[in-house]
Amino acid sequence: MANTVSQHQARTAHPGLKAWVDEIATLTQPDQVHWCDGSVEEQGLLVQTLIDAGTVEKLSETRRPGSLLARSDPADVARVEDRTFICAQREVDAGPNNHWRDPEEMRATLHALFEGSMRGRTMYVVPFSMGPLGSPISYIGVQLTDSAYVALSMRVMTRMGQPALDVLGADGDFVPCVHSVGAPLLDGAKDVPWPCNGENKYIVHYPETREIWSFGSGYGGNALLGKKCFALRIASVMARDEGWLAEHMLILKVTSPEGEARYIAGAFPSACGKTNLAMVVPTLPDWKVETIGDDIAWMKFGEDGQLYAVNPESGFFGVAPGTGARTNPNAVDMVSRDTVFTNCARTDDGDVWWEGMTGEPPAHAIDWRGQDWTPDSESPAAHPNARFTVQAARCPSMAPEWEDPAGVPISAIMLGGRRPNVIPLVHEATDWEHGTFMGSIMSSETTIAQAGEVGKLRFDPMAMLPFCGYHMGDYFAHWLTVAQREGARMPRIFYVNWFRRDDDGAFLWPGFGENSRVLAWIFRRITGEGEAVQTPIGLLPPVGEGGIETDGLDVSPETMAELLAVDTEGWLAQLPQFREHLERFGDKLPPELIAQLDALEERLRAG
Ligand code: O2Y
Ligand code: MN
Repeated sequence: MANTVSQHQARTAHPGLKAWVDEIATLTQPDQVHWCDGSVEEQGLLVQTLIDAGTVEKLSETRRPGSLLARSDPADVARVEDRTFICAQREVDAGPNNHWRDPEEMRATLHALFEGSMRGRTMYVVPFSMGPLGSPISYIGVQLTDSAYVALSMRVMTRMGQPALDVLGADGDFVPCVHSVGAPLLDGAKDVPWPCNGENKYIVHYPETREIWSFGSGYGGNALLGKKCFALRIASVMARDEGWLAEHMLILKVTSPEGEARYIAGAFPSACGKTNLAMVVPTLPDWKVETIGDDIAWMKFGEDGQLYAVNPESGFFGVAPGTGARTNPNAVDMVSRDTVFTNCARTDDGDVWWEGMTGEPPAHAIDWRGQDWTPDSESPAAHPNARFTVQAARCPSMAPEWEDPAGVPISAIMLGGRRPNVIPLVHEATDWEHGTFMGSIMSSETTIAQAGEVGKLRFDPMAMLPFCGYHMGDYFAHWLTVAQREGARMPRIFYVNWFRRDDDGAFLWPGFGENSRVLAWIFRRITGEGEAVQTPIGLLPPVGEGGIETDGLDVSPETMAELLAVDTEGWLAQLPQFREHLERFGDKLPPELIAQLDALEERLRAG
């Protein structure tokens, strides 16, 4: 560690940061410590390190310029919720939505695992800003990692390197994030292409001290600690304590044919097409939709009482399978170069391929496990959670102001899930409290015919169940409290459902670009021009005149009526499940939400 101190002097004057880096280096015993500056030269060095290690291969410069393909260990392919822990001092503060362990016990467990865990490896010191550099909505983190793949990915997903250290200065606050793949190279042992520790994964958060420790995985949300761990689990705690919102939401800019723009955030559970919606190409003539973010929104109050949002990330870590010219043309363009692909298939001409990318599969490919693959193979060519990692600046639909340090004013929040029945295409909350209730009962329906499972609701309130760093009952209370702030002008709340099906299982709504019709109705509601009818469940677009624009839409008037009907029997049948779900949160559940449920039942019964 002889050169650690001189590197400190070059990079930072922050005594707390230097001391912490030394402490973790002493614990984990890396061969070298590398302070990341975020430069292009450093990017080249990281890429070469990964090529030499066999972690990535270069794709064809003609087919996919500047791009790489990584194949992970088959035991390390996704977030691991059952190994994700919120170690609050008191179990009750983690809530039934989290796995809790006593922080002192967890510290002892992790100390033993991290001791010597970086031997034979380089420890990268990765300073990063979540949110535009220097914005009052942003925060600084520093991740220590023994994975060059993670360091390279953090350069894409965050503002990483010297500029983040400069913002931190000599005495700024930062969220410490410690990460090891948990595979020390003892006595010169040969490395493997994707080191990890499949048996011993721990994704640990200490909410009171705002720390993150991650062991054993090099994949995505487990390892790129700025994303789910910091920007959602730790940030949700910071937001609760400081009076703002850290949410699992995309952010869109919608511009009407008259040239007026509004910003809309949207909470959707994983695998509901969030990235596609964030980059949607509207079919509705003369409307424009642009992207601010696809996954996370940090929203703080401006002086005018509105919530101003930033996308804390600077890149996209999107699911590749299903991404194609029909579902997301902007993403197809975006990943045409300078992209890191993970667990996609490689074609014989040195490109990548995944299911849903093209109509025609290649006649031959190397699948995500490195095996020969043909269309007759029994398993998919790309892993279902195969990913692209790419800078947001590459996305053709980014709004020019996506990095504005002031953030963008949020006029509406959309909530949604996968509901084949009951929930209409769109309905609007009557006020913030009603909208909070709608968010609290957000759910998707199980459709696979397992005995007794069909029609059962899986709840994912505000799409935050896996990402809220504290008790969900307190989280609901926080939503209600922020609206009490003097002068608060809260966004309007809408519940959308693109996933209604008919009796034969066919989708009733075409989705994708046609979702712009729903966005346009939401826009008109926000600006006060749109019509709505009051119903027991909230405000719905009228069917026909004044409602959803249907010119040029291939959906019959009968189907539109079905999509926008209130299924009173269906809602009534689901109320017991809503009640059971909310009661899970016990004493911490705000009484306002049960009052909302009771009032909904009363309105439904009154017809
Ligand atoms: O499996 C992973 O590690 C990634 S999960 C993910 C990635 C990007 C955006 N959202 C998610 C999610 O699970 O919500
Ligand atoms: Mn997500």
